[in-house]
This record gives sequence, C-alpha cells and structure tokens, in this order.
Amino acid sequence: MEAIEVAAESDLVEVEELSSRVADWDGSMTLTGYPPWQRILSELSQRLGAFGLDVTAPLSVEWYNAAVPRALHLPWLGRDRAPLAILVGNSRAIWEPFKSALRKQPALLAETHPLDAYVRRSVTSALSSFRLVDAYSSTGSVPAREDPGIKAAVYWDFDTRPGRLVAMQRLACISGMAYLNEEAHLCVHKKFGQWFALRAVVLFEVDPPTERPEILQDPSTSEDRERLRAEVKAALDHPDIFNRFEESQRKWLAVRDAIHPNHPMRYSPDQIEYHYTHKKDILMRGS
Ligand code: B12
Repeated sequence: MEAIEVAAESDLVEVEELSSRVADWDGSMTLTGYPPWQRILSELSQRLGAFGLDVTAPLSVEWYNAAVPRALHLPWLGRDRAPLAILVGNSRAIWEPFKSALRKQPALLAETHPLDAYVRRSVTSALSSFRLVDAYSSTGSVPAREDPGIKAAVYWDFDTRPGRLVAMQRLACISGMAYLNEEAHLCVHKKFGQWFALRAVVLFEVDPPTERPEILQDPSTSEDRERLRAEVKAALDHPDIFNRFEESQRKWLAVRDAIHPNHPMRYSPDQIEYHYTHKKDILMRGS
C-alpha cells in the first residue's frame, strides 16, 4: 500500500526542544526480547497513566488505512512500510488528574475547551521523554545525522479538518480494544464499557505489531438493539440534537446508559455533566 501525504503541520509541540533536554530514551536502546513498538507502548502508557490517560492500544497504520476511505488515511511518515500507531484514550480515571491540573494551572480554565487543552499538554509532556522528531516540524522533517531520533506525529480526536480527521472509533475497533455499538454510534471497551473517550493517535516511525488482534463482536441481543434504537430515535427526534440544550443531552446520556445500564465504570456525575454540557462552572466545584 502506498503512503499518502497529509497537510504538513507541527503537532508535536516543542518535542524536539524537550527531547534534547530529556534524553533518557532512544530508539536504539535495546531491552532484551522486546521489539521497539512494545517498549514505546510500555513507556508511553506508563507516562500517560499519570495524567489519567489510561487507555492505549498499538496497531499498524496499514490496518486502519485499509478500513477507511482515502480521505481519512494516515501517513506513512515517509517510510516504505506502515508505521506504528498508538491510540490514546481515557476512562473515568482522567477526572481527578484533570481537576488537579486545573487547580495548579488556572490558565487551563481560560481555554475554550479545557479538557482538550489538558489532554494536549499531557500527551505532549508524555512524549517529551522520547527522542522524537516531529514529522511535520516547520524546521523540516529531516533529522540531524548524528542524532536521528524517531519521526512521530500526533492527531487529535477534536481536529476534524480535512487531512487531520481520524475515524477514532474505527481505529479503536481495529486495535481490538473495543467494538462499535452501531445503534448508539459508540464504542464499547472491554473493561470500561461505553464509558471511555478516544483522544489522540500517535504515529511512530517504527515497525508496528505484525499479529492482528481479534476484532470484538457486539454481544447485543435483538431486544437490546431494539431498546437502544428507541433511545436513539428519541435523541434524534429532539429538535435540538446538535445544540447543547440540556434536554437533548439527557437523551444522548440515556442512549449511552442503555448500552449497559449501571456500568461499574460509569463516569462520575460531575464528569458526565461536564462532558454533556461543557459548562466551565462544573470544573470549579470542589472534589
Ligand atoms: C463529529 C462527531 C460527532 C457528531 C456526529 C456527527 C456525524 N455525523 O459524524 C456529533 C456532534 C453529533 C457527536 C455527538 C456526540 N459524540 Co461525537 N464525535 C465526533 C468526532 C469528532 C468525529 C466523528 C467522525 O466524523 N468520524 C469520522 C467518520 C467517517 O467515522 P465513522 O466511523 O465512519 O463514523 C462514526 C461517527 O461519525 C459516528 N456517527 C456517524 N453518524 C452519526 C450520527 C449521529 C447522530 C451521531 C451521534 C454519531 C454519528 O458514529 C460513526 C460510527 O458509528 C469523534 C472523534 C473522532 N475523531 O472520531 C467524536 C466521538 C465519536 N464522539 C464521541 C461522543 C462521546 C459523543 C457524544 C456522547 C458527546 C456529547 N457529550 O454530547 C455525542 C452523542 C453521541 C452518542 N452516540 O451518544 C466519542 C465516542 C466515544 C466512544 N466511546 O465511542 C468520540 C470518539 C470523541 C471522544 N473524545 O471520545 N459527535
């Protein structure tokens, strides 16, 4: 499969500069028995976990590109083989680290979308300990010879511009971490159920896993599907479905709950309210 080019843009904010300061990891480091993708996954997961980004999954860009239209393809970073992609997400675990970051960095609250800004900072920080070169850096994507580093690129779930949009749900299914509930248009995770979010995908210029994971099947019965279809119809019939009016949001919440009622990993009430209204005053409540 051929590689395609997408709009060149720097998304690994300051990674080059940071990685020269924190050079405790490099692609040539060998930990006996483990391929580079596993070492990257393990290190990155550990670092992201500290920010409440507790969901990661590795896959090959080739698997994803084969499943989506060309307009959604991810690039091969100039390689002749597909690169590694690591999908990053979170469960309810993000809420407390996020609230704590808001207390320490009040400027986050001034952002239009504080949670997106927090995720962006956290992923960038977690990546800063790797010796990386931004594939889309404005300083050019050709790394210095003496310190090549690994080419990398980050795509965010909220970036829906042409060339930047990633079908995150498709990616999650292909990675084997979740299945798509086709009625609710929501992915359901093996452990977290419908209560998890997909935040970013990071591409690394290393060989991905070769063994394809099992694609999870939706275990819903026909009664489950019918029940859910009714909930979705109620949400879609609502005149304000694309607005943030509370009644509409309650209906989408009912859709989510109906997938697996009383799921033990359901977000906390404040987290739910924030996700469905984006009201900043919820973020200022004490824990
Ligand atoms: C655009 C978008 C929406 C649009 C959907 C419009 C549309 N026709 O696609 C709107 C604004 C309606 C929406 C609503 C919500 N969304 Co949304 N959305 C996205 C976004 C940014 C892009 C989706 C996309 O275009 N994918 C590309 C297409 C080509 O992929 P696809 O696999 O072919 O199509 C999928 C989606 O488009 C979606 N979809 C397609 N048609 C429709 C129509 C409707 C009415 C809805 C709700 C969804 C939907 O489901 C498809 C798979 O079944 C993704 C993040 C991302 N980058 O993936 C989040 C995302 C899909 N949304 C998400 C969520 C949680 C929601 C909301 C619950 C948020 C909220 N608080 O209101 C609501 C309600 C959804 C629900 N089912 O309950 C999560 C899903 C997590 C999960 N576990 O699966 C994502 C992944 C964001 C995240 N950070 O995790 N969303």
